[in-house]
Amino acid sequence: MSNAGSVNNPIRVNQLGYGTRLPKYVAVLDEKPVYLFDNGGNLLTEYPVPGLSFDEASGDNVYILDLGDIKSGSYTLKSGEYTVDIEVSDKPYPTLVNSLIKGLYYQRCGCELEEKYAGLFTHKACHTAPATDWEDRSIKKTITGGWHDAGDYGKYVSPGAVTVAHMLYSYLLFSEGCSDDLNIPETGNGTPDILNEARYELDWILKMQCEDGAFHHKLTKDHFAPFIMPEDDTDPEYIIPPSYTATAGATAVLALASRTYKKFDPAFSENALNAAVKGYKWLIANQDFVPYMNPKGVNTGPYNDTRVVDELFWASCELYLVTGERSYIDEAEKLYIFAKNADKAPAEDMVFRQMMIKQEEAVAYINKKYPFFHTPKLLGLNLAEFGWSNVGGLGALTCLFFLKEKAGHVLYDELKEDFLKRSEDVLHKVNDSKYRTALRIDEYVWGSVINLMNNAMTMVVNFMLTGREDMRNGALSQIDYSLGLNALDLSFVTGLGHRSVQNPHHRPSGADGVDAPVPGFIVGGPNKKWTYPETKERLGDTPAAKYYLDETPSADTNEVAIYWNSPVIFVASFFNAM
Ligand code: 9MR
Ligand code: ZN
Repeated sequence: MSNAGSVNNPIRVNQLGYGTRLPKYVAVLDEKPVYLFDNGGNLLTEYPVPGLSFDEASGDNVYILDLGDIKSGSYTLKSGEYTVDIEVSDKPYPTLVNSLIKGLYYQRCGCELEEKYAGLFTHKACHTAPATDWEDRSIKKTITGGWHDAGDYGKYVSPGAVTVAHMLYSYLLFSEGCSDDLNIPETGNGTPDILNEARYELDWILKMQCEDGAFHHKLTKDHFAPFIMPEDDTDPEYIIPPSYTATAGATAVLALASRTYKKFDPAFSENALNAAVKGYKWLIANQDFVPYMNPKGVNTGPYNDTRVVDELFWASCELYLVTGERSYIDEAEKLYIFAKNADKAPAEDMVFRQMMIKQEEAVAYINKKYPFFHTPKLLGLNLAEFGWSNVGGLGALTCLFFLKEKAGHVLYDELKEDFLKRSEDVLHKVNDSKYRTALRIDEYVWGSVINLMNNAMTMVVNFMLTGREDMRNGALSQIDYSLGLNALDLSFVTGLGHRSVQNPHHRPSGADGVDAPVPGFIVGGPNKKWTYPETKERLGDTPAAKYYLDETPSADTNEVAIYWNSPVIFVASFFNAM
């Protein structure tokens, strides 16, 4: 498939299946009626299509049909000559959750992937040599483990922390949504597999802490490897200097881990807490925020998050929850109030004011030098963000579902109101899109799936607070999108669905000699904003929702990443647990 944008199938479905007790949306691109047949070929229902509406993001004319009440089983839909099979079941998404977690297993670094767990997708132990300190080349340390971040073999602390957080919150909030039979090496050890897999990354994050409490930003080479298997990628790896955002993100997730693993592994829980407290102390002692930038000569992923208020907020909330120490929640409240008012009045607190000024400088510099990078809104704390650079939403989860009244009036009542307001904007996006896709036309960026899944998480949280079905259904539509109900008629998850991504930008998938891609990865998806010139040349003025190439070189539209899998794990676990 060279250009998935040229499909014209008139029915787009969730290729994995629908839940009996949930709406069953399909997108129809033809005004002919749609017919539903059971698997014996008997006609069950005729659905009229009252008219199509123009969808700006894709340029398609679409009607969203809800198939209504259907009991578990296999069915066929027909429009004109076109037919497509669908499944309906009580618990539709275990396969999705399980394969996305297993996808993370396939990213494990520093160990062999054995055939009994990995099937066709084995490889030998990789990246086991000692790494060299970037600044002091005489220092060498063996820091193995962790997940390869994405299509490349780098290992980065902030993205890892966020991925693990999505998994731990999934477990804490929707434990029935996650299976415990993933066939990974730890399966059956008494700890749920979602926690077993997350632990692989947590152990590595712990190794990334320096003596003084800060965390190294990343462990990568100075360049991206060619498309070779990980065990053949033997150029030296470097321990890159620490950063604020890595330290604050690691601190937060380790505090979260200490409470999550307490009953499974008390010793680990204690280690995690000690490391978190040490990380936090470093942050408090070093308030002069310096945004991370790649040292000269390092050309791997920058993850140069220019704002640390959100990570600090999240870490403060989690540490208060775990320790009960007042100073943490005072700090969280101060940050929240500060961020809320930051764009209105100059902060009284000069330290934070300084943080903001530094951010402005950094953003201006980065904007000029690297037009592809994130330059998130400077001020404020967006509680509806759960991505690698904006983690305000993770702190909101801690306040809303774990601290509750203990968070106090500001961090519970005000924060809740703030959150609910933001989720209205998100729902508008769904309703404005004729495919029910939670993206504005200008949000098809590198990794557009993170914007979309952030929004789905926000709507899930709204539903948990209010019980509003329109919010729940808004989140559901984003799962449908991932699995084929979209302008490309494509399941963005490798290995799932009858028309799924075949050529992700993922080194093992490209180099392992197996035709099929490694299963269990969602790709970044359509990106018309931070696009490679080569992609632009191919796609020209194609509409944003179709700005996508199922081709290996297209990192800008078709890469995988651990933190794109994990929000889907969260949302799909929620639907499994309902
Ligand atoms: O996910 C990142 C996306 O938000 C950025 O726009 C993009 C360009 O900086 O980088 C993405 O992250 C990549 C990282 O830098 C290196 N590993 C692969 C990641 C996924 O594409
Ligand atoms: Zn490796």
